[in-house]
Amino acid sequence: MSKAEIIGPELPNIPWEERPPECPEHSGVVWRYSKNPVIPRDLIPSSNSIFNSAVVPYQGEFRGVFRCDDKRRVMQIHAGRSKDALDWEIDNERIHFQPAEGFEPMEWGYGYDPRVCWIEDRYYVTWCNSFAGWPTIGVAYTYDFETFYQMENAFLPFNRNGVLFPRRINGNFALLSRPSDRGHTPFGEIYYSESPDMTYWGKHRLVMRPAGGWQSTKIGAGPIPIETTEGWLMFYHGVLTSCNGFVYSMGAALLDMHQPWKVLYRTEPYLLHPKEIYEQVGDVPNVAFPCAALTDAATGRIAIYYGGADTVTCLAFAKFDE
Ligand code: BMA
Repeated sequence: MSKAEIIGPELPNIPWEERPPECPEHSGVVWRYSKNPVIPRDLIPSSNSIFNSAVVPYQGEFRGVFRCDDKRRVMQIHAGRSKDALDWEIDNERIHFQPAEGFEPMEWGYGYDPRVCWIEDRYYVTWCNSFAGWPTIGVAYTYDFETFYQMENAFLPFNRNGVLFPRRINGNFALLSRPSDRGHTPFGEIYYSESPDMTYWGKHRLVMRPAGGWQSTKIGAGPIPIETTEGWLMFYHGVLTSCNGFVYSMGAALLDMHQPWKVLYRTEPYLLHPKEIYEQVGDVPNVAFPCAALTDAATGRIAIYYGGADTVTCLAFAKFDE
């Protein structure tokens, strides 16, 4: 049998650090960047906190969409750019969407937890978007991270954690989502949907339900699924309800290549959980919330971006073959 590999571009310039000699994680598969947090909460004057953010490779550099809760504590998303994916310049002003051609302008309420996905000819942005004041999945695209074109929301309220696949599946665009309620949802499963045009979504399938322990209350997809010779590698967050509130950890699953609603494997222990001070202490304690991953197909290196305690942006590393 040939060796399992990431299917994707070679990106030798993604951030990387070798595993420290005493990797402290339970499973040892994921380790943290030694200089975490990679983005402090006050990088830009307007922000209260910068976390749960998405980064992608862009013309030899990197671009991203960042969750920047402002100092009124309204959730906003901002564009940013970096040469090395470590040192970021983030716009002080939120993204102001233009209506995509043929779409009506939409009122802006709030936006959070963005994901960014290159598909075919452009970068799509999905995020939790205010629709009549309630959370659902917003959809937009950009070519340059300067101008963003907004399309229709993918679903009715209430839904969150909309995560696109990086290519069509069965001829359609494909999206993972996590139907929810209007508050701090105490349940949540990952579903799969397809669309021929990024507007009309259907062919819904259940992917995964919560399981035991760290993922017993709810789960939601994290970074864009990573295509591999074995199927789609999906990092996701799982939530435990402790007597002190929710605890957000990260695990991974391998989804079938052609029918991604079929789960081939799933982690039983978590891969990353709130343990460092920047994950345990902040505006919301005990949160490690992954939203993006950069990969290098040549080496199997994976750099995972995650929010720490709803306050800062952090980085962790893994190797695909592990
Ligand atoms: C979820 C989302 C995330 C957040 C998490 C912990 O419902 O709002 O943005 O990181 O709660 O507060």
